[in-house]
Parts: sequence; structure tokens; C-alpha cells
Amino acid sequence: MLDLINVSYDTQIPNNVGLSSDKRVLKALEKWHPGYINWWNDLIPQNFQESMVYLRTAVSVDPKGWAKFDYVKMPEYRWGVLLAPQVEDRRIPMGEHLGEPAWQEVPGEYRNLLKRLIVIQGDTEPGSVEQQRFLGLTAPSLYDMRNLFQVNVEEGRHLWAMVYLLQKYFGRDGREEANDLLIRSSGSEEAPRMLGAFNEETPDWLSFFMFTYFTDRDGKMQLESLAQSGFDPLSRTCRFMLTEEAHHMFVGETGVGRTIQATCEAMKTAGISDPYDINKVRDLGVIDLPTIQKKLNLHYTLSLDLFGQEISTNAANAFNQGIKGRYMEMRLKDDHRLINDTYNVLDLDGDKIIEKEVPALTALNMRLRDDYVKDAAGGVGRWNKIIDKHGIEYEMKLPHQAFNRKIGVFSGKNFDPDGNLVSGAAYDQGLTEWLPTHADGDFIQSLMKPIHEPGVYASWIAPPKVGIDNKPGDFEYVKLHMA
Ligand code: BYC
Ligand code: FE
Ligand code: FE
Repeated sequence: MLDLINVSYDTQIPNNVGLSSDKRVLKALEKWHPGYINWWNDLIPQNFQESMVYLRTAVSVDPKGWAKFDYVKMPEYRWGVLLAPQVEDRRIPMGEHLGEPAWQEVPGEYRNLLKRLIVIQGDTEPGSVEQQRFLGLTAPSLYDMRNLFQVNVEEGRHLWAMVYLLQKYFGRDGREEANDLLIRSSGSEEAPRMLGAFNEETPDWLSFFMFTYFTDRDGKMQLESLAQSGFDPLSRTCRFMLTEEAHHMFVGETGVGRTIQATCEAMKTAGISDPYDINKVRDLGVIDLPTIQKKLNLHYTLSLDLFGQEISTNAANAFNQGIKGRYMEMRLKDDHRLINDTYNVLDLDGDKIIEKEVPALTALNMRLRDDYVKDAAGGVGRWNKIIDKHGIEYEMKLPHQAFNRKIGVFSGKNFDPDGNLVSGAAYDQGLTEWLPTHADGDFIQSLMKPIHEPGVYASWIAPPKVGIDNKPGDFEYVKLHMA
């Protein structure tokens, strides 16, 4: 009898999809496995591979108790294939097939579109691990190191999730796509990752926190949309991935918050009230607030690009065909077809930013981006509360959506963070105040010194309020293997 809640460990690959009785797929995954392990082993520096890390592993998809915490060596982490339980009599929630039974197999006419979206989703997961591969060397504490590795192993599991779908449902070309996911590589000249943001560097821990706050949040929005898919296995996979995703954004939000807190505390102790007194603030061994804002500007705008063009027939087709829904599709009160609806998108009229009413179906990327912007604003408000509490006058802001864009109507245009179109000269000059400069990068790097003593934190970041799994402050989250 297939147990769909608890995870079966009777194959090499933990799963709740009955792999032990699905010999074809099991064989395909076992064939793919060594390549995955090689990829992991080549990626993460050796002494971390041999260290004992206090990680959570998914052992069930029961929302009340799906994970267990223990020390594991990362290469021995049990990356499993886990799908949220099947919803009985689930129906396609949108588009021209609205109300028809959800598909348990790939509908032939939508095969290519579906495969493309799964491949794109799968491509981001290992891309992010590649971007973060060297951060373990400069972790500001063992707590943070553990969180990094937790995020990394779970992104690895997300790759498994997409590879399972490719191997099970897309035959020979699914197998080829699964192999290619291990061949493309972040930042590579010949075979880069598919989406822009996953070829950028994550050079330091502040970038890592901004990435997990802003870019993993694109992951959340996209997974929420794919969780609405009429293709039920995709929906179930994404629903379970979302439970893990919440922790990634927590790491980002609290990481940035703790960075801000350390800065504010140091400024207060030293009696510095002007946040723009950058050199004095930096001399305290913390990151000045304007530089944190620049990092925010960069990672937010890179993440906005991940939503694609404001007007997209790809997105219209995916919705209409029942492949990809909207954020919270099931809770929206409309006809879920959008044939006669309109939506306002941002556009350019000469040099002016305008709102333009377009058919709602074509505006789904913009709509998801709007939902994202609202979602992303929450943490920024909480960061500002920390600044406020220390009596410092400074406010973090999300820049205007037109700033620093590479995709969509604003791409390549000289907008400043307030959304004003400025001259080339003003733009060049402004950039040093809007985006991290090489000098800012050098300064941040100078702070990136590893701390290996349990319960101790680098000067630039405050300790967390609570431990992982309720562990005490001096808990040894990583037992380092010293070469
Ligand atoms: N970079 O019609 P459009 C995550 C291409 S993050 C490069 O607007 P569409 C995670 C586009 O492919 C979530 N190319 O495209 C986070 C298209 O090319 P073709 C990842 C781009 O399809 C942190 C052309 O431009 N999941 O999980 O409507 C850590 C026309 O554009 C980009 C997904 O993204 C770009 N930024 O929208 C770990 C979900 N943007 O077909 C993990 C699946 C667009 O003309 N993907 N292009 O050759 C999708 O739903 C859609 O593909 C996109 C793009 C929303 C990404
Ligand atoms: Fe992921
Ligand atoms: Fe994530």
C-alpha cells in the first residue's frame, strides 16, 4: 500500500511517490544521481562536505510535522522526492479548461510549454547554490553557516523535485533536460543559467541575505502560481516546495534585519547620528545604512527582471491552457478566465511612465510582479522599525520599478531610483549612490571574516533572537571538519 504522507526510505531516493514500484523512473533517477552528487561535491568546498551540519530533513509532507533536525554530512543528506498529498477530485482552477478534472498525465498539446516552465524552474535551483558556493568560507557565525547550508541542500532538493517531473512525465527529452540541468552553470560563458539573476554573483553575506529575501521571494511567487497548475503532479510538488521556501525568506529578512541592527547599535554606542557619515560608521566594523540600501536596490531590481515582460503572450497561454495560475488563484473572486477583463500595466509614453489598460490575459507577468512588490514591502517596513527604534533618521525604500532594469519596457533606460528619467551624465554619476560600487564591495569583503566559535557573531551582524529548532545561543550548529 502506498503511504502518501510518510516518506519511504526503501530506495536510494527517499520519496512519497511510490518509486520502489515504479522501476522505470527509479532507474532513471538512480542513473541521474551520481551526476548530481558529483556536481555537489565539486561545488561545495571540501572541509564543509565532511563537517557535521545541524540540518532539517523532510521526512513527511504532513504540515504538522514534516521535518526532523539532526547532524548530517551534506553529501549524505537525504534529498527526496516529496509531493503534497493529492487533493481529491481536484479541478483545473483557471483558463479554458476551468472546472475539468486536473491532469494526472501531461496533456499532449501543452507538453512543450509545460516542459519549458519546469526546466526554467529547475534551472534556478542549482544556479542559486552555485552562486552561494564560497560563502561558507566567510560565515559570520556557525548559526549563519548552518542556515546557508540548509538553504543550499533544500535548493538541491528543489532540483530533484523538477528532475523527478522531467524523468517521470517527459520521456527521453525529459531525461536530456535533466542532464542539462547539471551542465549549465551560473555565470558560465558557454552554458549559463537560463534567467539573468542566476548568473550574477553573490559575493558576500549581505548579498546572500538580500538574495534570499528578494530572489527566493520570486521563487515563492512563481511556485505559488505553478501550484495552481492543472497538471496535478506539478501543483503538488510546488505546494511542498513552498513549505521549505518560507525558511529561505526568513533567513533573508532576519539576516538583513540583524545587519541593520548591528549598524544602528554601533552608531548609537559611538554617538553617531548621521547615517551618511559613512567613514565613521565603517570604522566601527559595521555596514553603513546607505550601502545596505544600495544592495537592496541591486537585488530587488535583479529580482523584478525575473517576472519577464510586462506584456507576454507566453504568460497568457500558460494561464489560458491551465498550466500556470495567478497568485492565490483559488481565493480570487472573478471568472478565472479573464477573457473580457483588463489590467493596468506600467508603460512608457516617450519619456513618461504611464499606466496602460491592456487585456488581463496578456498582463499576468505584471500582475504577479505587482503582488510581489506588495509582498516584498513587508520586510522593508520591519527593517525600518529597527532603525527607528534606535532613534536614527533613515528609511530603507524599494526603488521605483523602472530603475536598473534589463527586462521589460524600462530595460536599458536611465531611470533613477525615484522613477525619474535622467541624462546619461546624471545617471553615471548617480549610480555610485544607487548601486554598490567596487569600493563598497571591497569594504564589505574586508568584514567577511569567518567566525567558528559557537555563539559568537561577526561585528557587522547581531545575534538572532531565537535559535534554530529552539537551540540555545551557544549551540554548535556546525561541527567543523578541520583539514
Ligand atoms: N532572464 O514573454 P516573456 C526560484 C525571456 S525563482 C532571461 O515575458 P515569460 C528560486 C523569456 O524566457 C523562480 N530571459 O517570458 C529563487 C522569453 O524567452 P523565449 C523561477 C528572460 O515566459 C531563489 C522571452 O524573454 N521560476 O525558484 O512570460 C533560489 C520573452 O519574455 C527573462 C520561474 O521563473 C530573464 N529574467 O516569463 C532558488 C517559473 N525573463 O521563450 C530558486 C517558470 C524573460 O521568447 N518561468 N526572459 O525564448 C516562467 O514562468 C517564465 O518563464 C518567466 C518569464 C516568468 C521567467
Ligand atoms: Fe528553490
Ligand atoms: Fe529558496
